[in-house]
Amino acid sequence: MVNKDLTVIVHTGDGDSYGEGGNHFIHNIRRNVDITHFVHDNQIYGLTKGQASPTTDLGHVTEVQIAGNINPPLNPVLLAIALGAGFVARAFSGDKEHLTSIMVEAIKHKGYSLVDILQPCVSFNKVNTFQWYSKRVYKLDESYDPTDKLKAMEKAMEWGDRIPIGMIYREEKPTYCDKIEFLREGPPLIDRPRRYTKDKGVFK
Ligand SMILES: Cc1ncc(C[n+]2csc(CCOP(=O)(O)OP(=O)(O)O)c2C)c(N)n1
Ligand SMILES: [Mg+2]
Repeated sequence: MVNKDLTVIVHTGDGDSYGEGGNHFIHNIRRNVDITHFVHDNQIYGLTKGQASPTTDLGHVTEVQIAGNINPPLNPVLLAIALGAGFVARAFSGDKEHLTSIMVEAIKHKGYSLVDILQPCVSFNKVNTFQWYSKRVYKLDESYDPTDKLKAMEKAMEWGDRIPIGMIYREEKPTYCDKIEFLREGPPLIDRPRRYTKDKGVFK
């Protein structure tokens, strides 16, 4: 968070990021902490054996949601754009080359970047299978402008028979470290004690 010299890559699940870690998701975006966040979104709590996660579709039957999931899913891409994220993309594990190029771009981006990666959970999600995703995903082409926020929000809301993958929203903005003069120079090492100047209200 405070070391601009590090390249930080976070790998998490949909449950971890949008459920248990939802608070961190919101505020890392708001602060624009310079991390790359890859969410392996299989629309299920996999490790704990298949309960509905925040991205599980409505009506999805699990061993806990026996009559079908009654809660509508959270839309992480739309939420990230609304929160002010400067890099929001969606990818599919079945298209390795496309996923790789998005991952590279996300790592290069200065500031928080989200890549929501659709990927099957072969053990505990028998609904959103490889075939289910393959049939629906389509790549955004050059005619799509990822810098138009309202258009990006519209694109982010596409979910169902067709699901867009690619760079959905992009905007350059100061990172958390950029906003603090002391951190712009480097990490807060032991031999670089922090000074606080009250008059300016900033760390120096
Ligand atoms: C704060 C907290 N609550 C609950 C757990 C238990 N837990 C471990 S993994 C997991 C589910 C993770 O699901 P997801 O993030 O979607 O990853 P997946 O297993 O599907 O890849 C849960 C609830 C935990 N580790 N930490
Ligand atoms: Mg999961």
